[in-house]
Amino acid sequence: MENQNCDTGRKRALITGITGQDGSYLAELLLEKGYEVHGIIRRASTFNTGRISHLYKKPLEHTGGSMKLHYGDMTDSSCLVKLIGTIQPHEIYNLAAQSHVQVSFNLSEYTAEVDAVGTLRLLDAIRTCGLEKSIKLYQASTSEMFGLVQETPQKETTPFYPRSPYACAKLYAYWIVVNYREAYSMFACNGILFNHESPRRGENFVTRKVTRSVAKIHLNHIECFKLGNLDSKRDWGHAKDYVEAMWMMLQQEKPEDFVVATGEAHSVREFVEASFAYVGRDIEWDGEGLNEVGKEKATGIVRVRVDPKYFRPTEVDFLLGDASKAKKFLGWKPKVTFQELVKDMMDADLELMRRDPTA
Ligand code: NDP
Ligand code: GDR
Repeated sequence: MENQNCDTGRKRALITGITGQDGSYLAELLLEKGYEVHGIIRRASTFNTGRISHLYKKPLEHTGGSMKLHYGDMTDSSCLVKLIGTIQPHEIYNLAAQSHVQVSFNLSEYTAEVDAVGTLRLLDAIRTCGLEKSIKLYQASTSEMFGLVQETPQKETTPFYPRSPYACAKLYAYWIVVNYREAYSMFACNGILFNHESPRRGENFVTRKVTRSVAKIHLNHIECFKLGNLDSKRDWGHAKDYVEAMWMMLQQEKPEDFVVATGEAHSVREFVEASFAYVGRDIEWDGEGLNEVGKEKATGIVRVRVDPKYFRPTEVDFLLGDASKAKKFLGWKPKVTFQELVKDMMDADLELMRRDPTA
C-alpha cells in the first residue's frame, strides 16, 4: 500500500484509545519527541476529545500541526486495515479498551470484542498491510491478569489468574501478542501495567471518584459519598510516568514484556484517608462490613458509606508489582510518589469544583 503521508522525515505513531487517560499523556509525550501522532477516535453523540483538545485546538503551538485524528473502532477490521495501510506508522500503541472492570461483568461480550478480538484485528491488520516486519506494537496489558495472585509481588513470570471478563479478555490479548511475536517475528510488546491514575482518570475509577467527592465535600457541595470494597489494595502510580515506560519498551532492540509498577500498595481506605488529610480533615472508621461508615472526626458527620452495589462478583484483593526488569533494561522508575499523586489529583479536582460546582 502506498504511504500517503506528506511528512516522511518524522517517526509516525498510531494510538488507539487516544481520547483516554493514557492516550492523552502518550500523545503529549510523542509530540514533544517530534513524532507525527495519529489517533483513532470513536464517533460519539457527545464530544469525547476533552483530554486532547488542548493538543489540536492550537496545533501549531503544541505539535507543529502534526497530530491527526481518524474515526475508527476496534470492532471494525476494515477501518483498521485502511488506517494502518494509509498511515504506515512506525509504532502502534494499542490502548483502546472497555477498561472498567466492574462494567465488564455487565458488558462481557462487548469487552471481549474490543479488548480481546480487537487486539487480534489490529495484529491481523498489520499483517494484511504487509507491515509486520516494520511496525513496532505496544499492547496495553494489565496487572488485572494476575487477579487471584499466585505470588507477591507480581513480576513477568508470575502465573496469571484473571478474575473478571475484562481480565480474561486482556489475557487473550496478551497471549495473541506473544503468539504473533513468535509466529511472525513481529516486534510486539506487552506492558503489564499496574493501576495508574491522574487528574485525567475516568470519573468512575475509585481514585478519581474519591478525589472528586472529597473536593465536593470540602467545598460544601455534598455531605457524603458511597464506595464499595475499602479493603482492596492497589499499586497506584502516576499515568504520566507510565506512558514513558510504554515508549521505552518500543525503543529496545528486542521485543519483550515488562511489568510497570511502583512496588508500593495502599488500600482504598488509605487513599480516602490521604485525600481527606490533604484538605485538613480526619476520618475515623466505624462499624463492620456492609454497615461500615467513615465519620469526620471534627464534625461527627458520616462522609463515606459502603454500598454493596459497588462490590464485584469476584474481586482482586491485593496487587503489588515488581518492576525490577523495567528498571534494569529500560532504565525506568516511577517519579511520582503516592502522596504526590493524591496531591496532584486533589489540587485538580478542587480547582475544577471551584470553577464549576456542577462538575
Ligand atoms: P480509558 O478508559 O481512559 O481509555 C480507553 C480508550 O479506549 C478511550 O480512548 C476510549 O474511547 C477507547 N475505546 C474504548 N472502546 C473502543 C472501541 N471499541 N474502539 C476504539 N476505541 C475504543 O483507559 P486508560 O487510558 O486508563 O487505559 C489505557 C489502556 O491501558 C486500556 O487498554 C486499559 O485497559 C489499559 N490499562 C490501564 C491501566 C490503568 O490503570 N489506567 C492499567 C493497565 C492497563 P472513548 O474516549 O470514546 O471512550
Ligand atoms: P481496577 O480499578 O478495577 O483496579 O482497574 P478501580 O479504580 O475501578 O478499582 C480499584 C479497587 O477499588 C475498589 N472500589 C471501587 N472501585 C470503583 N471503580 N468504584 C467504587 O466505588 C469502588 N469502591 C471500591 C474496587 O472494588 C477495586 O478493588 C483499573 C482499570 O484502569 C483497568 O483498566 C486496569 O487494567 C487496572 O486498573 C490495572
